Amino acid sequence: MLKQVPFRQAPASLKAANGGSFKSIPTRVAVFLLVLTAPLQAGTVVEWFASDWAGANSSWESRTGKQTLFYDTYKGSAPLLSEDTLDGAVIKTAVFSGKDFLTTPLEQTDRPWAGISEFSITVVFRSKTPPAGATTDLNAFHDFKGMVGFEVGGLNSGDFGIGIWNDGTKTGAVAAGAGLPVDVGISAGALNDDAWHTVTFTAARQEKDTFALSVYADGRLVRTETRIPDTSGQNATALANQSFSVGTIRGGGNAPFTGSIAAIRLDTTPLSAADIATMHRTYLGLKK
Ligand SMILES: [Ca+2]
Repeated sequence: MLKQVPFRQAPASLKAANGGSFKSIPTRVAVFLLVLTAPLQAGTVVEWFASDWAGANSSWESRTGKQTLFYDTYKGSAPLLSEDTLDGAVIKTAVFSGKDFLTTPLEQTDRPWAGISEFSITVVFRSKTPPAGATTDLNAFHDFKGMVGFEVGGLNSGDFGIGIWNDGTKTGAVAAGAGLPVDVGISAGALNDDAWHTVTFTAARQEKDTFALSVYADGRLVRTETRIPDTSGQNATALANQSFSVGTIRGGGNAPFTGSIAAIRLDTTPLSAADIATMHRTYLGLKK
């Protein structure tokens, strides 16, 4: 618990530094201030790198400590630890065969994403597998072939997912979505082309219960969707206290992911476009 206190306190200061004021401050000064007041790592609660993982029979621990992925015996099997190259750098990857996934502990009580209204989640992945089945509704993110996420039944449930979406094309697309406040999905485009990519999905709270959900592909903003609550007042305004999976959207309706995942990072703040571009440039540090 102690270790998480500074992380939970970080978003306000990071947001202050990233809150769109860069335009009025020279870039070099802004970057200097950012380094002084809010290191990029502040608010990072999950950093899973395949290079830290010993493989199928081992738990995969986050560099932030405590957050662990384990082989989920419920319906799946474990991915395979392998090596690949990313722009000439040899990297470790978790290879998912279409039936593999890992899950955070079901008994965990202090999930750092539980109750957060704002986040950035970034996945470094490679896939060339198109989605199976019929075209699905983009907003039904729980039907993606999931790279990461969880689905809670019903609407307005504070869940999220990133995966392969069947957009009706031959290749399909990579997309992200969340039940914040109501289910919405955003396509990142046809990134499942057998090359390494990063996708970052951010949720930024704007006014009461209003969210700006954005998807970045390879460090560039693709689209922002703003969502406002309906009049019922029943909309979720924060992520649920649920386990999530890597390799599938836990509780979702579609097949697990086929492809490789080298790193996943979750921040409890919506990172700025500049931070996201920087993360992509080095693929979260995988590319030296
Ligand atoms: Ca849901």
